[in-house]
This record gives sequence, C-alpha cells and structure tokens, in this order.
Amino acid sequence: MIVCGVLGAALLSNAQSIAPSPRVIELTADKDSRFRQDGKVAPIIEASPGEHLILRITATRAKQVARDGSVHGLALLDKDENAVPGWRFYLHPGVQELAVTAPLQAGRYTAVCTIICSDMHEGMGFTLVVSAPGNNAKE
Ligand SMILES: [Cu+2]
Repeated sequence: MIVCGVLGAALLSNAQSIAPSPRVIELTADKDSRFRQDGKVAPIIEASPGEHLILRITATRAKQVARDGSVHGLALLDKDENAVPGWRFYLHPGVQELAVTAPLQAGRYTAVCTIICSDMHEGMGFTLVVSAPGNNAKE
C-alpha cells in the first residue's frame, strides 16, 4: 500500500512537470461577426509549437443561428487552407472553454468562423502564429 502511494505521488508530480497548466486566452465571438481579444478585432495570438491553450470564448449571436443553435464556429486552417485536427468547434451563446494544442509546425494559421452567422461572416477570424520561443515565424 505504501508502495502504491509513493508510486502514485511520483506519477502525479511527473505529470505536472510534463503538462504545466495551459495558458488561457480570452476571446469574444461577437454579435457583429468578429472575433476580438481585449477589444481588438481579428487578433494575432502567438503560441509555441505544441503549446496547450484554453480558448475561453464568450459568444454572442449575430443575425443568423445554425439549426443546432450554434451562433458561431471555429476552425483552424494552415497556410494551404487545410483544417488542423482538433481545432473544430461550434460556439453557443455564453462562455465556453476549448482545450486546444498549437500545431507543432511553426507558421501562420488562420482561424475562421464556420457558421454563416451574418452577411459579415466571411471576415470573421483571427490569426495564430506558431513560433519556437525566441524565434520569429518567417512563413
Ligand atoms: Cu461567426
């Protein structure tokens, strides 16, 4: 039993050192079909390759709502417009926390809204820049 306890504690401390608590990024998905961070439209978010993030998104309905009640959506696209796995969400009114992992490959990624939320929908997005700490992404 003592052995189990020691082993459990060792696993726990090990897990904590491998996975620090993820950084929280606050965003709004607004009624005017825009993503904002601190009031800034279409923000640029920087992350390290493979960084764990929590997107805390407050969504407000725009003119149109999807049949399932989603007011906005979110998908991350690479520079060839391919969807990044694990980055596809439907947003509902209110606050939601989305756990995501930054892509391993450095570069610029574009997050887009995936719900036709109004006639302004096409311009709804933000940028994720992935670069190794101390490097500037040149792509
Ligand atoms: Cu939208």
